[in-house]
Amino acid sequence: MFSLKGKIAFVTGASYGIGFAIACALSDAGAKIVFNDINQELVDKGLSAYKEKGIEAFGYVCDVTDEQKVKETVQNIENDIGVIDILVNNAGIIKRIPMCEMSAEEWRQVIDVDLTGPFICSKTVIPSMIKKGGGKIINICSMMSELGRETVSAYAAAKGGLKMLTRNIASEYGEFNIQCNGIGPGYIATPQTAPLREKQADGSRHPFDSFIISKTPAARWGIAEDLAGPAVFLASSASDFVNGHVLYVDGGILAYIGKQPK
Ligand code: NAP
Ligand code: GCO
Repeated sequence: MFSLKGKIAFVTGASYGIGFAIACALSDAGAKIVFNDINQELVDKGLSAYKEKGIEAFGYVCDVTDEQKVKETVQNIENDIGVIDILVNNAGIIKRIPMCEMSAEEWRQVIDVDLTGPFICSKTVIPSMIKKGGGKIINICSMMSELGRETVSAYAAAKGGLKMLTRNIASEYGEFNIQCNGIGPGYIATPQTAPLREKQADGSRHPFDSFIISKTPAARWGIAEDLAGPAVFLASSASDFVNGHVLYVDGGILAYIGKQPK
């Protein structure tokens, strides 16, 4: 029930990071991998990385916020490879700026990539999924789909909205055998969180690094590969009756008040 043999998976923003790890896991389960990134250099970097893993991936240059470009890319994928069975809305950005110092333009950029992008990609692939008899959509949410923190107002608003978009797609298209669920990663060691883990001048841990470890029962940052199994589950027939759910893969952060300071 966990096999993805014969399935085509489209993972957005998957040249590296979480998207890359999820794509590799879907490939290991039998899926054919298609991915996009915002420029040819990144797509080429991704193609090389997949090749090193023995995966013959297909890469397309596409900005997920560009509706026309997404339409063209999905059409090209269907012509070149076939109808998309699994869409992973992974592409995302974050801007860490105190809300009162954030411009509306900076706010819109985050909302556009992290929320409007998944909307555009989902609405573009759903019609062919319906014609094919069903499909899987996995939205990469966040701890910030549930919690706020200083300086990430746009990101939290986008990821909170993405949780509700997940539920709405499940509600509106469940009858067509489309399952739309979310994965809510905890704090994962990728380029996106590198600034939060930078060593201090004296070689000590970044305060935020120590903070996250104290808030995580697993007492460690996640790695992108921690998301592999949950992604295969939600992409496979093992989750055919799971819909509108956000599966948190956070080492227990959401369950834990945090370790008492010594
Ligand atoms: P990342 O290392 O920054 O990778 C994000 C990828 O998305 C990059 O390849 C990026 O390309 C691409 N991208 C950005 N804007 C795009 C656009 N408009 N169209 C297409 N691709 C675009 O991030 P990550 O840590 O792997 O995170 C991946 C997803 O997981 C994001 O949605 C993030 O919000 C979410 N997430 C991350 C964590 C974490 O702790 N790392 C935790 C929870 C959720 P560029 O290199 O050009 O930016
Ligand atoms: C931050 C981090 C987080 C993680 C992730 C947590 O600045 O707080 O970047 O937002 O990226 O979303 O689940």
